[in-house]
Amino acid sequence: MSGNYKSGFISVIGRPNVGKSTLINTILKNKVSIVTRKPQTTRHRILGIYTQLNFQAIFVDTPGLHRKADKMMNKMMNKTAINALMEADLNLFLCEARSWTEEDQDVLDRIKKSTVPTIMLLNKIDQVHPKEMLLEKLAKLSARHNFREVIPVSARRRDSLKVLIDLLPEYLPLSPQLYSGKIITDRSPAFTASETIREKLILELRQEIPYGLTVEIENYEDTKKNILIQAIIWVERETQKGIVVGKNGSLLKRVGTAARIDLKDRLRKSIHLNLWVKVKANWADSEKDLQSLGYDL
Ligand SMILES: Nc1nc2c(ncn2[C@@H]2O[C@H](COP(=O)(O)OP(=O)(O)OP(=O)(O)O)[C@@H](O)[C@H]2O)c(=O)[nH]1
Ligand SMILES: [Mg+2]
Repeated sequence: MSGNYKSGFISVIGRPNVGKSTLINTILKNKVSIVTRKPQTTRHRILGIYTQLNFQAIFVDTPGLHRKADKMMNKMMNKTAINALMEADLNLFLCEARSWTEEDQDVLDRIKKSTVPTIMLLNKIDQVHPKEMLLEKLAKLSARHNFREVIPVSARRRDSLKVLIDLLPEYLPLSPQLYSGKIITDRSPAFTASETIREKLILELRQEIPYGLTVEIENYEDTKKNILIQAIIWVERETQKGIVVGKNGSLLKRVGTAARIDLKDRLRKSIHLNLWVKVKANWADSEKDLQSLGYDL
């Protein structure tokens, strides 16, 4: 590694559902963070490590900053995002091309309070028709703040991500690699397993239920042949337990199958998965429970 090597942290910030996790997964060509069509999918700070010959960009995936943060978990999610945006070498601020909301404005207000340089990404441009409409949107965005760049992208389709990646080294400090070039995330395979199970649950369940559940890995055993995983799905109320299990266990079975297929792909081993649903009243509003369930307070 030469003395000109650069390595640093790039926080990916925005309100829920704008495509932060998708952006990191697309750049890394690997799934390091779960993605669903529902807001508040990401709950933790998750690193996606992108190592090149001359630089290492450590992307920090963050929970979407949101207004209705009554429970301790939501406060913790917002705190995680704010800390990440204050501590980064560069912030990537994502918003959706179709609309600018009050929550986007909240994020911008936070960014204005920090001294970290910010690149604005207008995401999901594949949803804008006709394309001429983009010009007006870009002009409006550029007027909102002294962004270093404003780039229209599609994280899902990879549009303009090369333009973005080429700009990154300029913002990174001279430093040897902060993480081994061999890893793409700081998170353990057991964490990946719990998140994958949660992703499948979010995709299967309606309304408020995904927000009231969390997944705890009780046992994770990597043998030569396969990986044995025992996981508990914690819900807040007895009534939710029946919904998560489903008629004759059908929903839980679908979640288990989908999670197994996904994990087999990501961990490259056959997976044995045991899922249990249990009730822990108000876990999302209890500091003690959140801590024991792996949330960083
Ligand atoms: N059409 C379109 N959809 C996108 C694009 N990028 C992301 N999405 C979709 O937007 C939804 C939310 O994506 P996520 O990556 O989970 O968004 P997020 O910002 O990480 O959301 P939270 O973790 O909830 O804060 C998913 O359905 C994605 O497939 C894009 O460029 N175009
Ligand atoms: Mg996310």
